[in-house]
Amino acid sequence: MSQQASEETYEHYIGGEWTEGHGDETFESVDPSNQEVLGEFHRGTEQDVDEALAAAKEAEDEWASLSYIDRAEYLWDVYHELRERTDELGEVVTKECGKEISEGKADVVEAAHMVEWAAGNARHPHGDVVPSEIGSKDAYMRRKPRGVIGCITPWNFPVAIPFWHMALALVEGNTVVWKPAEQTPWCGQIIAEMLEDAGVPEGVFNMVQGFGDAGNAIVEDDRVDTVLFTGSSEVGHKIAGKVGGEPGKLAACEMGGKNGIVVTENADLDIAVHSAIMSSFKTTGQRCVSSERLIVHEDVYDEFKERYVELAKNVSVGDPLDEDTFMGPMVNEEQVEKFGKYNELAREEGANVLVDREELDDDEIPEGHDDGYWVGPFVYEVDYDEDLRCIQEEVFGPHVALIEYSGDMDRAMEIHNNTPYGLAGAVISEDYRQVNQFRDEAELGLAYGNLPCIGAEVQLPFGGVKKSGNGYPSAREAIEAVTERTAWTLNNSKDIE
Ligand code: TXE
Repeated sequence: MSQQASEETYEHYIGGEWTEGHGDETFESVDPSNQEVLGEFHRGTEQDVDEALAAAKEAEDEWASLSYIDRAEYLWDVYHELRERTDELGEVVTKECGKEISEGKADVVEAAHMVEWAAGNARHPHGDVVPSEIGSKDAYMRRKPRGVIGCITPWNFPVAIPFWHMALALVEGNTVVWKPAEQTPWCGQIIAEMLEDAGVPEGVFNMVQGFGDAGNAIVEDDRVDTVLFTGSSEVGHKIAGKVGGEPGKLAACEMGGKNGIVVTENADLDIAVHSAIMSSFKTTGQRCVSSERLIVHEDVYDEFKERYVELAKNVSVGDPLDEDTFMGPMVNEEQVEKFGKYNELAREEGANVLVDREELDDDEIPEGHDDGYWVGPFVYEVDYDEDLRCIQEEVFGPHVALIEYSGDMDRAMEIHNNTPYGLAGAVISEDYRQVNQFRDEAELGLAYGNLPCIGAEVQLPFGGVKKSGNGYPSAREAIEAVTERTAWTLNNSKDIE
């Protein structure tokens, strides 16, 4: 696909062929900064998913019979392509989902890191030699591919997350059927082209464009051995529920959070303010690790509030393709409405609003972008009450609550952990005992100390606990979701036990 989408209606990639599929509906990819139509795509149906799964099933044995290193060779080609085309692809990411260009490029770089890690993993040991109770017996743990992996991905990291799901699955010898997010099909098209150009054998990788019905068809099909899902808690829970009833089938779900940063009385406030601003507002608060709760000790509360609010009032909202822009638009009308609804709810629940840039002034909206989904930060302080929905439910936008606490770290941890979610969080403190207490007690999959709660590294596990995930995160530990283990024992003596 060229840099500018064309008049063509883009297709699915099934069994090594591009196909319009069976449906007669199409849908558009729209630039959230101005509602410009970027491209038109065929909408996948259950029948298209059925064909993609048939292709994946047929390709399964031959792909699994290749060596890890041969399979990884295909991925190395993709890695080089991602590296060479980072700027171009980063721009497509930014156009489709509206995040700032630095973040658009970072999305592609993270995808490259994941592919590099997964392909490199092909040369690492893949099992364990285990002691046996009998001296003459060898005992091993071996890994085998699970078979067909269904991947369902969201729009907020439209290049990185698909590769978090697919790169390891492919290197480990599985075949894949992937449904990209309906908001970012252009990124999906380019990724499919890359895998095709790398010569991945037909049927090993399949892509069906479309909506939740196509995703659901992947989830419900018996030929799928593992579903890898990243997206909303609502859909993730549905998927986990459906798959959980089937022994032998796995769902690895990475969902949302209501992430918090604890700023203690011993915090370096330069670090605290910087971390909170980055985590709350980058990608317009639409990252699964974004912080919507800042839990600040009373001794430093006033100074923190003053500095944070001053910056939140002034962060630049603008054309996401402009390198100076700090925050781009939200992804669509639905997200803008959700943001507005939660801002209203916070008011109803007693919030003292400190920054209200929900509706931007005309001069804040970049020229020629009047139709974009523009919002700015909404920041408030609220007396802590565990029943307030505004501090318990994920907004997925630049909606931030300041919560003042008094007392010791136990109190901070109590407030921090009192949400249904457990994805990401940070502590800002110069006192190593407080940092260690957070490390030990935070109910999280991803915890940060004196850092913005924002980044991820592919060699670390990534995923949440509680309502945020089910313990099969992407990255390193995803190997458990895409392989099966066999305990292999061999008798080396002539003795019969
Ligand atoms: O997610 P969905 P959406 C959260 C965030 C956001 C909300 C909605 O709170 O406001 O989710 O975002 C596919 N069976 N996050 O609508 O609906 C869908 O087509 C199978 C947090 O984008 O979960 C898409 O490919 N698949 C998150 C993918 O699931 C289904 C990132 C995600 O869509 C399906 C994104 C079904 N029944 C949103 N219904 C994060 N953790 O970063 C939909 N899909």
